[in-house]
Amino acid sequence: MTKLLVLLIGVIIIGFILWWFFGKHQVASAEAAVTNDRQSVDIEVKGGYSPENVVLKQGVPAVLNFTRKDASTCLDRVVFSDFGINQELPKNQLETIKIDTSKPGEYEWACGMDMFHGKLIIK
Ligand SMILES: [Cu+2]
Repeated sequence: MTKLLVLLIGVIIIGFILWWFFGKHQVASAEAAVTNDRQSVDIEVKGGYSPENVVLKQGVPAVLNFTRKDASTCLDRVVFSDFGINQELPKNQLETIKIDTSKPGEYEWACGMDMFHGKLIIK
């Protein structure tokens, strides 16, 4: 009986480990709403980016509104290397970043140290 219990617990732990490494983890995603031929997405910076995936419509002028609520200096800059953007994010201050949506594709953004990441999808 004890053996069976140990076996059962072992199977549960293995299952958990498999789920942890191979399971699909939900990533917060947001699609910009287009109003008056403009689109914008608010992004909160706190232990990472929320949402982490942003979908923009191609050809519509876009802005991303970043607000850093995290005290960590790690997140005090946001870098869009594909667009040549390296923007400072003062704490608790809204920083608006214009994004060129003329070319569709997937573009990564990151903190100044390339530790936290987000993804921009233009389609
Ligand atoms: Cu960093």
